This record gives sequence, C-alpha cells and structure tokens, in this order.
Amino acid sequence: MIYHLLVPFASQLTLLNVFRYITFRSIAAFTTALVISILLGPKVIAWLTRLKCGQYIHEDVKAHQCKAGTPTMGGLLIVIAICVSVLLWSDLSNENVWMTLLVFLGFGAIGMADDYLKVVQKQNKGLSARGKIVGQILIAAAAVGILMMDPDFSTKLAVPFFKNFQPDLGLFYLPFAVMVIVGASNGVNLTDGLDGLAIGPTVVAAGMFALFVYVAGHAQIARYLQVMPVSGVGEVTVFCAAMVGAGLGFLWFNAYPAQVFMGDVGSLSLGGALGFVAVVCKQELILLIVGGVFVLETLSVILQVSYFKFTGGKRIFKMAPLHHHFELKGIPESKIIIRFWILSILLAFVALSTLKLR
Ligand code: 57M
Repeated sequence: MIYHLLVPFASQLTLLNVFRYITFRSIAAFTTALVISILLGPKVIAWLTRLKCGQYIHEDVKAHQCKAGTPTMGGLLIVIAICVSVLLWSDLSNENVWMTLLVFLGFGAIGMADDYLKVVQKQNKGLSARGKIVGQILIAAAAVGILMMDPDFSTKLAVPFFKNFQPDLGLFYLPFAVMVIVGASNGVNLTDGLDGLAIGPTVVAAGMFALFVYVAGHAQIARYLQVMPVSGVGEVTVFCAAMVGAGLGFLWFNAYPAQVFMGDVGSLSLGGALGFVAVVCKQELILLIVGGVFVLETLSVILQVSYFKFTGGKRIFKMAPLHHHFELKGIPESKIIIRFWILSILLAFVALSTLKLR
C-alpha cells in the first residue's frame, strides 16, 4: 500500500525512490511484522486465555503435563503480523505476492477450523484427517494450476549441485508441486511439539528463501549464479521477510517455557507458505535441505508407523516424531530445541552453498 501511495511521487521527490527497492521494503516488512507481533502478543495471549483456548496435553509424555492450559492458536498473531506487513509494504499489483498470501491464508483457515473445533468447541477430534488433507490438496492444486497456466512458468526441476541436470516434469509437475506444499505444511505441523521447535527452523527457512526468491527474481544475479530466473518473483522477498519478523516476534512468547503455542492455524499456514514459496521460485528441492528438520521429523513418523504396522507393534524410536524420542531418552526440552535450531542453521548453510557449488 505504501508502495502505491509514495512511488508515484518519486519523480518530484527523489528520496521516495527508496520505496521502489525490494530490499528496502523487505527490511521494512520484517520490522513491521516483528513490532506488530511483539506489541500484540500479550493482548492476543490474554484474549486466547479468556476464550479458554488451553491446549489439551496428551498423558504419555510426562514432561509435558506442566504445559496444561497453555493457550494455543497463537498462530493468529503470526497471520495478522504477516498480512498487515505484506499489505503495507509489497507491490500489490504483483500476482505472486497475492498467490503466496492466499495459499498462506487458505492453509491457515484449515488449521483455524481444526483448532476452533478442538480447543474452543472442545470437540476431541477437530477436523477429520482426511478432510484436512483434501482441503490442503485442493488449495495447493488450485495455486499450482494457476501458476502452470502461465506459459512462461517452467515445469523443469532445478536439482541442487547439478546445474546441467534439470528434468522437465511436464504435467507431472502438478502432483509433484502439490506434494511439496502439502508435505511442507504437515512437516511443520509434526515438528510443532516442543517450545519454539517449529518456529525456529521456520524463521531460518523463510530467511533463506528470502534470499533465493530475491536471486531468482533478479535477472542478472540469477544469470550470474546460474539460478533458474523467474520473472516477477522477487516481490515475494517482502513476504518471506515478514515471515521472519512475525516468526521471531512469536518466538518471543513461544520460547521455552512457552506462554503460547501456535496451533494448527500457525503450523499449517507457515508450512504451506514455505512450500509454495519454494515452488514459485523454482527451488522445490532446496526446501528438502533448508527444511531438513521438518523432513527428519516427518521421516521418523513414516518409519515408525510403517515399522509398527509391519512388525505388529515394534518401534524404531521410543516415540515419533523424533523430538519425543530424545525427550524420552531424558534429554532436557530446551537442549533438544536448541540442537534442532543448530541443525536447521547448518542445513541453511548447506543450501546456501548450492548457489556456488554446482
Ligand atoms: C500435532 N501436536 C502436539 C499445539 C501446537 C501420526 C502421528 C505421529 C501424529 C502426531 C501429531 O498429532 N502431530 C501433530 C502435534 C501438541 O501441540 C499442539 O499442536 C499444535 C501443532 N499442530 O501448536 O497447539 C503438543 O505439543 C507440545 N507443544 C509444546 N510446545 C509448543 O510450542 O510443548 C507444542 C507446541 C502440545 C504440547 O505438549 O500439547 C502433539 O505432540 O500432540 N502425533 C504425535 O505426535 C504423537 N505421537 C505418537 O502417537 N507416536 C506413535 C506413532 C506410532 C504414531 C509412537 O511413536 O508410538 C505424540 N503426541 C504427544 N504425545 N503429544 C504422542 C505423545
């Protein structure tokens, strides 16, 4: 909005040219989202507490019993901070920004409906697992379908570390990209089981994608780094920067010991947005590295559940997702969280190295 209000006057007042720059507006979006989430945090937490949005705590992990009553649905704070900040600072004539925002809100709406049924209406089950996944697939398929209608959109796949190997998936790109988006959303959701465990790696991944999106949207830098160029995608940097700001602001309250949990409204929306950003900037496989923590957590569940079924009740891990395994081994929660953060930062550097090692 600010872009549209001020840039027309740049010819009269050259200082206003600064609002043309994606970098400047991304820093502004980061700061705005951070300030909104920190300032609104206490009010939102008090409101959720009044609404009695206390999280139900499973009985099987003893260390979590002291968390009973911690309000959930704090992801609403993230959604508000990102939306306000993106609407303020991005070029609203850019379709990629709107698509990212709509995917983010669509996944958030599914999460919100589930949280609402579980914690406000006190319905034990919330939305059915099938209902949730069908909703996610429909939103992701609609978004990818719209992208693919653009004749300039490439269905080729950039493979990290191999600059000359870019297989064209053709129509198979649609199910592939849907899997990336839905997988990312559920990966973040599965990881969200300890204080700050999901939001830390989400902030790191969003920061890393801010860079990849900027590079892909900048024809010269993309050519120099041999990254697949995507015209007009640079503006999504503003969204990623807002995600980093809102995420850090939320971490302020979600840091151990947490005053609030994000709920599905936060985890599904953030994961869905990360997946879509990876698709829109044509760095789908980089998400596997940048979001390696989410991939590990998801793999631990797939392995555990398959092994459990196959052997009729035996387990590989003490409990899945992986963070529960370490908890049951007696490692303190804060140590597990910080080690997962360290891992996500290391993986972000590996992803960064793909810009040069190819
Ligand atoms: C949701 N939700 C947390 C909070 C958060 C297939 C199966 C592996 C699925 C998995 C599952 O349901 N995962 C997704 C995980 C819950 O957090 C709420 O949920 C929101 C995210 N969706 O925002 O509102 C609990 O996590 C803790 N928490 C924190 N700090 C936070 O910042 O401490 C969350 C955020 C909260 C709180 O205790 O109540 C969750 O874990 O439920 N299921 C599981 O994870 C279950 N695993 C399991 O059953 N494993 C089996 C295999 C065979 C499937 C096994 O290994 O034997 C475990 N979940 C829990 N206890 N809580 C079982 C033990």
